[in-house]
Amino acid sequence: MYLPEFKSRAELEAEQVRRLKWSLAHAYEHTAHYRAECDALGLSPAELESLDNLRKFPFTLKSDFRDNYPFGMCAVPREQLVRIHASSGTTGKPTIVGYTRNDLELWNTLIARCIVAAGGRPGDVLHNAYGYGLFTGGLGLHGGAEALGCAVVPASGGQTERQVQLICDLKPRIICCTPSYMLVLAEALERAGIDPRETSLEIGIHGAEPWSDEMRREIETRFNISALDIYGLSEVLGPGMAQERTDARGALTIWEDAFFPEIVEPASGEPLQDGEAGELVLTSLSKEAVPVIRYRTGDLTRLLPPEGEIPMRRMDRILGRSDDMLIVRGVNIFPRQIEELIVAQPALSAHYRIDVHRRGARDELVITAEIAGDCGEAGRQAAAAQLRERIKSRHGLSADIIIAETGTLPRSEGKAKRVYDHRKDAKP
Ligand code: DLL
Repeated sequence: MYLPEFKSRAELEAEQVRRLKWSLAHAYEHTAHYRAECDALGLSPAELESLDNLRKFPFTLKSDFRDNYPFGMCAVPREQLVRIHASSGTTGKPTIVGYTRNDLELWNTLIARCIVAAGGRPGDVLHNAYGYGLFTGGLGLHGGAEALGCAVVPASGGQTERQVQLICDLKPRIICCTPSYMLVLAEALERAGIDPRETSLEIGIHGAEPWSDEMRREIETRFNISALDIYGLSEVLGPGMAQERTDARGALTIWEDAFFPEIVEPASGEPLQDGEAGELVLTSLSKEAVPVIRYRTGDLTRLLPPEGEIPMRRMDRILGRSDDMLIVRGVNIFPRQIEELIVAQPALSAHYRIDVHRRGARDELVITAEIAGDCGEAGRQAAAAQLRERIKSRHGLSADIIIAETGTLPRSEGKAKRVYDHRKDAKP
């Protein structure tokens, strides 16, 4: 009942063209930003006759949200907004996004769909440990789970001991949180003498940060659950734009009746074919308050064909953001690629941090990983040597490895910060 009603690709695409026309016209007519961008290129929304034509339209960037802070990207009068969220933003002004009542309804429908696609159903108790507040994770998941008919426990992030108690007492079947916080919960359960595999949890809906297949395996074995990936970003909607389904694991189904996806070459912005890896670009098809046309997400993935009964394309799990890619001595590497080597080593815990320094003219990569248990100095040295060797052979990079004591690296309550690139601080 919550899954999309489209039966064929042709039917879906016809609807996409119809909605895209509406969305472009709405953005053009009601925001000075889109009107100016289109007018500068002599483009009118009426020119969109096919999905391919969308390529003629200009991209929208995160900086456009900043430049039009706070409400300049809104296509409805401020009085029609019923919710406002913001992305944290490391510097300067946050990115503000608004929602009309219809937008919240759309969001709820998509989240409900995600939960159903992940194996959830009305009546389930759902423990929501995404942060509540300006971040879209908490309230976004909350609304959709309630609309589906789940009993939502709005745990938010933090107060981990209390969350452990809630999980034990309220017996949720579903948990929603970042993958890194799931590991924090595993440790807290173990500290309380509870085997995470013995809880009532059956389904994990995890996202908001990149996580490797090895991290998924770690979560699934530690909790004996099915851990599935959920994707989204505030500027375009929030969580729930794409979801990994139990019947189509390994990639996320993009809810193509609400967003039109494209992949472009990150440097040139040139369109790439389905199957080719590049940056995900998204256009909203029916959002009212903040329509987004060709938004450059910065997220790297590729589009894959539909799978099973839903005729919507899927995307690979996100490799990382183009601006998270580290270039160390000329080698490109994503934190997720280092993560998968760490998590694959049983002697190490899944917590880590990556530091990059510049010493003279040379980049230095320092990886700090935690030992998983008590294995003595020899065990630590062996673990360090193994990780060093694997990074060298897999990525051709020499790294300094520091093995920290169990529990000494900071634990995150939301999105984990893994990378500290000190080269930006170094004097030129
Ligand atoms: O993180 C929305 C969200 C909340 C998604 C809860 C999933 C679950 P922002 O704070 O705007 O919104 O951050 C969006 O997070 O561009 C990606 O770089 C990253 N991201 C989100 N989901 C995933 C995922 C929320 N499943 C940014 N895998 C996005 C990898 C993800 N990265």
